[in-house]
Amino acid sequence: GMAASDFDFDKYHSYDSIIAWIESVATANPTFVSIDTIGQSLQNREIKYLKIGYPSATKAEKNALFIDAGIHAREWIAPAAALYLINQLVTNSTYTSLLQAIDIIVVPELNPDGYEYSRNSDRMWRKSRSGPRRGCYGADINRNFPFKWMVAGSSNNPCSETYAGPSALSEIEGQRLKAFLDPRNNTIKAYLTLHSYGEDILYPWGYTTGHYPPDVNDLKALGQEMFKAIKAVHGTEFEVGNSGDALYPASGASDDYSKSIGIKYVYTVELRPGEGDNDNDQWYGFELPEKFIKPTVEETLPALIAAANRVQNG
Ligand code: ING
Ligand code: ZN
Repeated sequence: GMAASDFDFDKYHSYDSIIAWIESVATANPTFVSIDTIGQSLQNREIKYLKIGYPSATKAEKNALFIDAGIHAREWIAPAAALYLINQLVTNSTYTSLLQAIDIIVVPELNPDGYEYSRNSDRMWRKSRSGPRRGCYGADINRNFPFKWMVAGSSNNPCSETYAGPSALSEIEGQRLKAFLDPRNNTIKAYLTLHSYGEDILYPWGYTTGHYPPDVNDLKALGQEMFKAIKAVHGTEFEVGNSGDALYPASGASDDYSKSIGIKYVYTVELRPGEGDNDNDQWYGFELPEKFIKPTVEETLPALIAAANRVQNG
């Protein structure tokens, strides 16, 4: 197999090379990293995750931060940020005490079929690859979760980018995520789902505007900590807000679902680019050039660590 150090974080990688690298990380760090799968995608790709954290002396399940990336295929910077986090956690000894206290579970590519389709066939592909239904493929995994399904920001047209699927949880990849989260809803204290773009830190509820969980002040407070952590790196100012208010109402998303099963700190994090970012008047959107990977993942890291610290400190 490959060596764990043999990976270029300034590039976007194929599903196969992402998997090969996370396997090498687990092999190289057996005392505190394990690899497993939440199950297979529709096209039989393993949706793998790393659990990073030292086993607890008492054998009780540790509290955990759960992070996924890649629910949307074309948002390539999201898995890149997850991989950078993994590498920092396993190579930087400043995280040892954190990883003794909590586990950090990372699914770097939740939608591998869509990701490979975006890499090889249609760069702007967003959805899964189920179907065809009425001649069109895929459903939006982030509209397909079984909480307030089809209430807002969702389409019932299989050809739409935001097609919510023929029924709640029709998409296998979302089924896998739900099956992983449901039995762990008491130990997973924070759920972060990485997307692009827009530079936002979004908290529930997303299915409508003006409706917030009862602990919304806690969600705002950690969101502000994440904002400050990001700004301190390269000066980038994310917007912290409720996803329905700050962006647009959209139901059936993984963040609302995670909050609905009792996970406390839940955020959709929209990485670069933001409204003001451009490069010689060139606007990139989802197609963020590789030269921006490094500053993006560098500024994202401390926000993810801020959430981890909150899991540790309660
Ligand atoms: N944005 C998210 C989307 O799924 C979102 C934003 C998440 C809105 C959760 C509401 C609730 O549309 C991207 N870029 O995917
Ligand atoms: Zn997205």
